[in-house]
Amino acid sequence: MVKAAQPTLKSIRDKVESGERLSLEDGLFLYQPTTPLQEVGELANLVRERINGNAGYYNINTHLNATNICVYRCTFCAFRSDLRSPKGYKMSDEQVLERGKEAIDNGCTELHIVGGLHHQMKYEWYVDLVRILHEAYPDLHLKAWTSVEINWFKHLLKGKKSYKDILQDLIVAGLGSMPGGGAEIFHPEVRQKICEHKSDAQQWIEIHRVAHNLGIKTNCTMLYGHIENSFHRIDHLIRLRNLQDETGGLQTFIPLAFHPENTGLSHIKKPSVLMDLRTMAISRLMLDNIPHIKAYWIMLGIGTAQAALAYGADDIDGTVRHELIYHDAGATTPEMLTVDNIRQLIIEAGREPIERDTLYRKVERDPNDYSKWHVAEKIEAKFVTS
Ligand code: V47
Repeated sequence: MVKAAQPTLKSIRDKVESGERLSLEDGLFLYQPTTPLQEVGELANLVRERINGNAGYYNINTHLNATNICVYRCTFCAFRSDLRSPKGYKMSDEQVLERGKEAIDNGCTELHIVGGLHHQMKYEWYVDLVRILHEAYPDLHLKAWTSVEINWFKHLLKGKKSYKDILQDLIVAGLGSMPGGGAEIFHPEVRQKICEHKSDAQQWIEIHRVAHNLGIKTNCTMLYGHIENSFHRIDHLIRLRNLQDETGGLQTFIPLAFHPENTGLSHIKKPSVLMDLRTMAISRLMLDNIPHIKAYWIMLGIGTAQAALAYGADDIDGTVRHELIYHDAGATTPEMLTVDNIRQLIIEAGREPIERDTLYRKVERDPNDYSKWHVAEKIEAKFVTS
């Protein structure tokens, strides 16, 4: 067998320019500290501009974490609580509906709903939460429950419902799409150490596959900067790329930088800005079939998120309200941005701010009444493949 030649920046540039897929070895080469970051960034920017032009997407959204009580003890999580801890909470239906009202009053198009796996709450509570919100606020897109929760629901139901049945119940209740959390690092060498009890890579991928087959779009993430190495990261990206080849249902990839404060891994240093930018750029280069790469400003910090718009990212997430997962883990970013703030930071980064809804359709607003909006055309990503 002829051994493949070692990648070089030139061989990778040739592949990127001709739209040829990068290999595992290419990804590992790009992660070497001796591979100049500016050049990795320049290649990612080329792909980003080819797919998404000069757009800098954002949305107007609110988070809802209806409980932090969780049966799992993921070592990286600062948000979870035990049932009897003073920190533990579970919102009532009235509080949930109040959050929906706050979202509508502030012109939000999306409610991002995730939370702990509260062992005393039945499956119906999780489905009804979607239902009551959808009935009260039908125009609010509910991006709800990660595949970790879907897998937990199957456990709660003792296997009496399949993933498909559960997702169908949620669609009837008003589910609009699914967030990308819970992916962490797929490789078992890492996954078993940081979140051994929760759904494994095969289950996470299968649930997204089932969602896509039912017409539900989903996001995907990777938690980096803890105990994983570059092989685990590239392996993770390739698993997502393979799923996307099969279903085409992944909309956005969000690389999530580990925040160590108040976690079981607090001895680990937070990844550097250079690592954040390199991971952003490599994600754009490896995930040649996923339309959007998100620089989640809450997690990266505003300056790094702005820079990331030149390192592969085309989206910055939303104005956000009530974010807890990162703020519990020491994030020093503000709790929210105004629309003017978010547009200004995109403009400062040299990009054109475009408001999108969760499904990447342009949003147009009534200039005299900001809370009135409608969706315009679907935003199409332009892929080049050889
Ligand atoms: O799955 C938890 C991560 C995720 C920490 O889909 C941590 O649009 C760093 O998935 N340090 C939840 N990361 C957040 C998430 C997300 C965020 C924004 C947008 C979307 C989307 C999804 O947060 C978890 C985990 O990977 N996480 N704790 C921590 N200490």
